Formats: sequence, structure tokens, C-alpha cells
Amino acid sequence: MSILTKALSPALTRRGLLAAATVTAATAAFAPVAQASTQEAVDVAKLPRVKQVMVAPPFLPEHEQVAKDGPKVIEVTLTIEEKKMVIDDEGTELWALTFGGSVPGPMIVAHEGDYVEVTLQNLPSNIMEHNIDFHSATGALGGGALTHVLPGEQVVLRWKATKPGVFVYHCAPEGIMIPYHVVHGMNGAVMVLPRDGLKDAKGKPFAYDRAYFIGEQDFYVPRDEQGNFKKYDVAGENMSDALDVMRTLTPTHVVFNGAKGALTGDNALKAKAGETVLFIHAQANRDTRPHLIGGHGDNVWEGGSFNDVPATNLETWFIRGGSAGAMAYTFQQPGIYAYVNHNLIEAVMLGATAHVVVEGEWNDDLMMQVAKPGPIAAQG
Ligand SMILES: [Cu+2]
Repeated sequence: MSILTKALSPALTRRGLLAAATVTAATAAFAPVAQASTQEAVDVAKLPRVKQVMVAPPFLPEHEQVAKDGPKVIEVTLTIEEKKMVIDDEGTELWALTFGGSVPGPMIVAHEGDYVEVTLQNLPSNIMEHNIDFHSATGALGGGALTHVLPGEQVVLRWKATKPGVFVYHCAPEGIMIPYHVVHGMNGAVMVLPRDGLKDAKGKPFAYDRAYFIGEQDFYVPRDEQGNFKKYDVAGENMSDALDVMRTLTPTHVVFNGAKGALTGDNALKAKAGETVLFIHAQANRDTRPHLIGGHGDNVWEGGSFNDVPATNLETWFIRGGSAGAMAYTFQQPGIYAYVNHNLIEAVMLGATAHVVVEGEWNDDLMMQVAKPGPIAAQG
């Protein structure tokens, strides 16, 4: 605690105390576990339980697109880790606040009608108090008030997946800590599939061959007097500097999956011509406009709801800050495609670019270089 007291702002330490009070108050006032309806508790107790192993984005946990059986309880463990990360190719450091050690946190996949039972663990080595707000859940604060955990604690929250779609989850402790935690990486996504799988715009069953989770993240890294990005020794030490940068609403980095270059080069996404790929794009804080350079948004669940008919043939689509959306494209031509935030300043200068390397046989009918670059031909 002495490190904590020295390193962090008084507001932060006070939060720890407030948090304890909040948990107690919430437990006393709502007694959420004890007061769950008996009928519901019995029903849920009879359901089969499965553990879903979390995997780091851009990958998704193993899942079925069409549910084979009835509703189940999906057990998930999210371990909160405050972790120093390098967020660009210039060695810029950030003490990220993470679910599962990655930015974004891992994707959780369920089917409509399933119950998601989350064990949220706050590692003893962490400094801060955290919680989780599931946009996919129904109930006050998305579970936020029921999930405050101090370092060394865990809590178990269960919510029913009533709405099919893709949704953000994020930490939301209280006040200024909400944006601070979110823009230090503390967010992820949930996909709730309809039990009978996705449908296209005509209502026909729709399946994907691969799915990738792209979490876009805006970072606000403080600079020193020389203009260089500052480094800190512990999580939270940048608090007052970072709040100043956040107030400008101008991010220093806008990246996919935690760092500039996290999804390019050796880490590029992969696909084959003929495959249908689902791209789930989440942004917990800020609007964005994904675009696949060389492809199209064949089917786009732009607002994220799988109850809604997907938009089709979009050139660029829009993800509202605080939401996730899904786009499916069937690749027709091999090559490297860039998947970008089509604010190209953010894509190229701030980092929001991914690459998709597509294998297959080139189709001259779709595109060919008719003449190589050479001198401008004399005008006849
Ligand atoms: Cu947090």
C-alpha cells in the first residue's frame, strides 16, 4: 500500500475505499444473489455448464455458429492485469489496464438464451480497483455495481444473453476512472449469436469461414518538455498527465489490438480467396469508420445487432464509440488487403491499420495491370 499511496493520486486511493463501500452498499441494498427468483435459480442450476477458454484477439474462442443444443451456462474467467506494453514501433510505453493481459480483452462468444457466468479476478499484483460493464447484459450498469474488485479479489457475475449481436464490455469503476481505464485498454467484446446462426439480408442462413476480432483503441500518452513520450514506473503513475492529454480529445495513438503494427507483417490476418471472413470491430470510446481496402462490406451489422437485417455492399461503415459492429466479406482475389480506420491520418500516422493476407489464384477478369509503369506515351 505504501507504493500505491506514494505513486498514485489521492483520488485513486480514495477510490479503493469508496469501492469497498460501494460493494457493501450494493450487496446490502440489492442482495443480488440471494434475491434472484427461486424459479430462475432452479432452472439455471439444471442447465449444462461449459467452460469457454479465453484466447487473445484477433482470435475468437472455439464456438459453434449454430447451437446444437439448448441453453447452457458458459463459464468464463477474466483476469485483470495491469501490464506495461509497447504500443508502437518507436518503443512508446503504456501501463495498460487489461482484461486477460491483452488490449482489447478476449472475445466471449455465446448464443441467445445462454447464461454467461464471469469470474472476474483482480490480480494481487495490481494496484487499482476494477469492475466490468457488459453492454450485452440487461440490468443496472451492465453489472458494473456488482463487480467491483480490489487487488487480490474475485467476483462472479452471471448475465443472460437476451440480445443477439456484438457488444463492447469495459471497466467502469467510477467518475474519472471510467474514461481513464477505458483509454488504457480496459475493454473487450462479446458476440451473442442467434441459436440458429446468422442470417443474411434476405433472411437466408449465413455462415463464416473465419472470424477475427479487431479492437480499436485510442491512447493518450503524455509527452515531456522535449515532446518525447513519457515513461512511468507503475500503473496509474501517469494519472494527472494522462488526464490532461485526454481532455484534449486528441489521441496520440489510434491502434488495432493494442499496438501499431499488431495486425500487420507477421501478425497479419490470413484468409483464402473464396472464404467468407467475419470482422468484429469494437471501439469502446470513440467513433470510427472501418474500410477494407480492395474489398467491400458485403454484409454489415453496423449497429451490432443480429436481430436487425444487415446492410449490404457498404464501401465504408461506421462504428459508434461505445459499440461493436460486424462485417462479413467473401474474398475473391488474393493479395494484401488493408483493413483500416478510413480517417487515413488515424490509419497511417496514428496506427489504425491491419493487413489481411489472402492466398488464392489471381483473377485477371477482376483486375490486371494492363501495362507496367513506363514513360508517358507520345500523343498521336
Ligand atoms: Cu479498470
